[in-house]
Amino acid sequence: QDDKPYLGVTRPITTAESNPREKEVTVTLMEELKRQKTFESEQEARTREIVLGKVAALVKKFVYQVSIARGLSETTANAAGGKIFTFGSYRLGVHGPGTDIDTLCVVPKHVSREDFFDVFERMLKEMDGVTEVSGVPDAYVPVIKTEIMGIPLDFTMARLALSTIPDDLSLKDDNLLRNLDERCVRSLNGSRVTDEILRLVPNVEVFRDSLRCIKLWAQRRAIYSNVSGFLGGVAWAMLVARICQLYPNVSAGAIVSRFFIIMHQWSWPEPVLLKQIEDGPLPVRVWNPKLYPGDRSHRMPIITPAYPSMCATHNVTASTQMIMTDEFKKASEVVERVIIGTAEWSELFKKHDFFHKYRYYLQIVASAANADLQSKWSGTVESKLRQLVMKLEYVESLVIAHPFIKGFDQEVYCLTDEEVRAVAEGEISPAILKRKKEDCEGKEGRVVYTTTFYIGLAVEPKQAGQQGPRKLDISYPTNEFVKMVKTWDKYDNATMGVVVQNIKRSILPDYAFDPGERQKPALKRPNP
Ligand code: 3AT
Ligand code: MN
Ligand code: MN
Repeated sequence: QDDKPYLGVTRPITTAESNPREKEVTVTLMEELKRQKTFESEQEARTREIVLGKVAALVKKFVYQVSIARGLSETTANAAGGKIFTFGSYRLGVHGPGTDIDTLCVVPKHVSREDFFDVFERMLKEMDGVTEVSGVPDAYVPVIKTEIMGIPLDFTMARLALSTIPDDLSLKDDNLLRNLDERCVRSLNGSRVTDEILRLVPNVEVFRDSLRCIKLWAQRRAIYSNVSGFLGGVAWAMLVARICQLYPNVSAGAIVSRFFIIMHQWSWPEPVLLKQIEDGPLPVRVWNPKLYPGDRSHRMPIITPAYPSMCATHNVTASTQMIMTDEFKKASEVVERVIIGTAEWSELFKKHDFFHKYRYYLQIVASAANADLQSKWSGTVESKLRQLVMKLEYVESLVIAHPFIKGFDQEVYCLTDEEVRAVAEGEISPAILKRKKEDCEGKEGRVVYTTTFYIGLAVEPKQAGQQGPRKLDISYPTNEFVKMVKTWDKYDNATMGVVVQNIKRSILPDYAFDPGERQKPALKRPNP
């Protein structure tokens, strides 16, 4: 059996099948995943297929119309084609109810990106069943976000150097990337990575079931987020895929169990690879820590398998790495108990205790005068939070700066300038919170849009014999952070604000907790 072909950069650890107990816990795992509502209904699955059928036809119609407008003949315009490829969680087969379908539209060379955000976007708006269309043409990966028949879809586009896009086109060939716009390369990459992951796992069914479990666990433990320095969907998928390669014949329950053990013991910064990194036809960088110091700084490199290979975990910091390592360890203990029969799978999916865990939190409030500004501004602040985390990591006596994976949005109605200032500083009094739009009518009131982010701070315990309380001076990193976010090219002092404060756990706002959660007796844990 040693000369059998295998998937991955090493031989499997074992080609044995699962033992009966592992098969048993796989059944209970699937039952728990159903109870946790990670699967959509059959009705929803059918709606998705109908929507995809309509969308595929619409893309062809779009290419046809643009072709005619460019003066091509009826026959040539009809032959120009146009094809959709799904990627993301839907393509992997691990999507939940209500999640989006990430859809790449591939068009021939005479159809431009401008056509996509002009003609195609307009066609979407006119389509039956469409309730939302918003184009973001200047994003890093330009996208049109839509909702069709209740299903959210993210459309990206790639224009290939081909005059026709046949129905049987495959995106596997690296040569397709030649002479393309960078945005097209990035858009193609989403689909090429997803497809390659599916090609590189020995058993797609087992991979899906295992990934569903890992995704739910990571979401519940609040470590599912690429921007915050944890892992995003693609990185989690690649980790699970690697474990599947190492155990090609076991069931999902066994994969999950090995996943936590192996990931807890992984010798980072040894990269996780699904296949050897390949060179290709483009003048672009491929991940290579021997060549690039930036790549050498990646703490938990997980490398995408499609050319040009990139690190999907660029954002991981010392803190987020420690937090994830700790979560791997805890989860491996839970799964061990599930296998010996002294715990239930539900224990693996317990909610995080972020807002109970630390004595002090940094509260970062981003605010703006209108909703549109606020969504861009808060996104900018969020994307820079990891810079603050890294600066905090340099502070002596700070052991961990733990970013929470999402911000809390609030719209508040202020009646005085005093109130506006207080709100921008994160002091939103209960009276202001209760106030409704109507209460402000005819008054000088104005709405302030805020998003509040949190970073938990773990301070080194006091050394024996040390006098007085431990001092924690974080004014330097916080001031630097505020200065840095304000260098954003659209920043405007008159309509936007950002305030960072160090607060005690006891004054965390109610919205950070589920109903009843706050009153729970303090979790017993040594003060970090
Ligand atoms: P959901 O089930 O939708 O929550 P997902 O894995 O499908 O999980 P997304 O829809 O957010 O996640 O993203 C799908 C892919 O789109 C993942 C990645 O290849 C690409 N992508 C998402 N966000 C970005 C981004 N900001 N920049 C570049 N690529 C992105
Ligand atoms: Mn998605
Ligand atoms: Mn998406």
